Amino acid sequence: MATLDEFAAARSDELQQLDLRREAEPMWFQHERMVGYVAYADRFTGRLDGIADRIDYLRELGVTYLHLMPLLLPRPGDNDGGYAVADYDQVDPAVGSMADLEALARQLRENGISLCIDVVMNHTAREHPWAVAAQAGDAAKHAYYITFPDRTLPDQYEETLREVFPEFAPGNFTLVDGMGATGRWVWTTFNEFKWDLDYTNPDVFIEMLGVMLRLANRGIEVLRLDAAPFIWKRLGTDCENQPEVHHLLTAYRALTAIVAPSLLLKAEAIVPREELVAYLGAELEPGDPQRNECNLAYNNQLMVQLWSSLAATEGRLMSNVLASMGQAPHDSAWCTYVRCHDDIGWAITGEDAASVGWDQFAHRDFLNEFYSGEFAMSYAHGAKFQENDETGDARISGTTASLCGIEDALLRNDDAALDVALRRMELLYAVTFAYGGIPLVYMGDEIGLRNDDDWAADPADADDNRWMHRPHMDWPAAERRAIDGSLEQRVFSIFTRLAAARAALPEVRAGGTVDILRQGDDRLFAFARRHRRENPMWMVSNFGDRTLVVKPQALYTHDVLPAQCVLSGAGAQMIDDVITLPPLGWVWLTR
Ligand code: OTU
Repeated sequence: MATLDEFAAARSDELQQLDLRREAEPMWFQHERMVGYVAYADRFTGRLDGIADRIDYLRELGVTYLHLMPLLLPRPGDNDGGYAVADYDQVDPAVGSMADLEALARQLRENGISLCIDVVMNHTAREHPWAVAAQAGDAAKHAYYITFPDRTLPDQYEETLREVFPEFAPGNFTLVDGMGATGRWVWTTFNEFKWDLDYTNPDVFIEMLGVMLRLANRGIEVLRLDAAPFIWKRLGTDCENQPEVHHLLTAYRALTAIVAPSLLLKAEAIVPREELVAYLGAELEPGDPQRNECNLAYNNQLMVQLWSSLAATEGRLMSNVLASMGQAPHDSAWCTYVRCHDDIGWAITGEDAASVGWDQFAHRDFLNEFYSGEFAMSYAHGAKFQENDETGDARISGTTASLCGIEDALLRNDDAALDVALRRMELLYAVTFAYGGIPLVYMGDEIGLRNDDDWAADPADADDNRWMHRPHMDWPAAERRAIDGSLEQRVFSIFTRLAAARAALPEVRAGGTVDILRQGDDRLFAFARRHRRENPMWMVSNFGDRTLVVKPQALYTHDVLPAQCVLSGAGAQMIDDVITLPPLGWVWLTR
């Protein structure tokens, strides 16, 4: 209560006005005009105050939501791109100050753009004052972390824990000297320099509430809750997605809403599909009462399936997986995306693979070989990430342009191949712009930025090839979007066309339902978006390599049929109720 009082009293008039506006239109973030952009501040414009000069650029793209990657003070040296925070109340001086952040949030808002930043809530850097105090013998701060005197319990936990970064951070515990005579084993899920916080300790819960509210009072509108699934541990489980995680997030939602009703919480939960919708408030057990949890969550399954379908040149697995996934609750929204700063992890279960007669591991290996370019005839220029010799697992790094074949076509100077690569990219983004939710454009995708060849130049990054798909913004290249026929113009126009069409199509707004349409050719991926008592919109796409002719009634017999094609790609069209879809072709249809 004291924390709430403190922050409620400190909330500015301006932000209270925002709260009132949002309360009058609580589903504002579901609007069809929403388009997100995701960037590292330093790699986008160098410093925070440089972003103001790029607001026009963002508006040209149709952006209404900007996620700036971690920018609070990180530990020195390797800090995983800012995910090891040393101080939640300071901005990394390399990009600016708290005052700059506040000014930027206001400027963006004045331009119709909501600012989102990360709250790294599962762990702090071991250089954070709490961890430093714990190491110096402060018992209260020691109790912020999860530590053990010996390996007994860690060994028991390890039996069911997975390793997120097996290559550069094997195991989940780190022996730290100086916390008792023989040192202590500290819970470190991700890296040895990231100490997991102990959310069984109410002091930790309240500290993190303060972190959230302080950022909300600076004008941040959306908080991305990093690694949220990991905040509650239970022996004998993988220590992800425990019921208490949902109870804690539900409490955070309720408490932040008292002080800052306009604040949105976004779950970064890269978890199996049956676990995901609970982060948006879907019931944990059948019959549970209505619960408000996060407003937004990443639709990781859609992302994985887009890449899987592209390589497999068919849409069956994607259709089965997405049809089996629960709907996002009516008052929430997905963040849909093609690429992000992380690797692509092939979260495809044995059951899902078997639904199309495939072996889970064979398919995963195929995707890894395909996107790392090892597979014969692959157009992709990615790389394997965190290859695990024990489990055979690996994930994929690479930018959209490099994974889609744009890099390959440019290197080979092959115009026809470039056309096809651009169609691949357009198809993937066309799905994320139509699926419902906030489509996120990952910085550089809009001008087709390829992998950063110098990604390993900074020794702190050299063991982590995710840096290859975190290039610096190439502003001279971005200028070329004005030159007709340039690569940048061709790519950029994909995004402006999708954003403009979306903004004029209330059917694509979040809320409502997605029905996956599975009757039809294996190579199709099709769905209908529906809001109660309204006509739906349909997307029909062809992931195959042959032209397909489709009759809408073959896809959807129990509904009004589409009458109009509002947007299409790769020469697809609908004439007299017949849809013609060349390879990688797609249509958005309405009544
Ligand atoms: C997140 O990702 C960030 O996106 C990563 O960049 C960080 O390295 C990581 O947290 C640690 O801070 O495992 O492979 O379910 O999957 O938190 C990426 C959520 C990750 C986790 C996710 C994590």
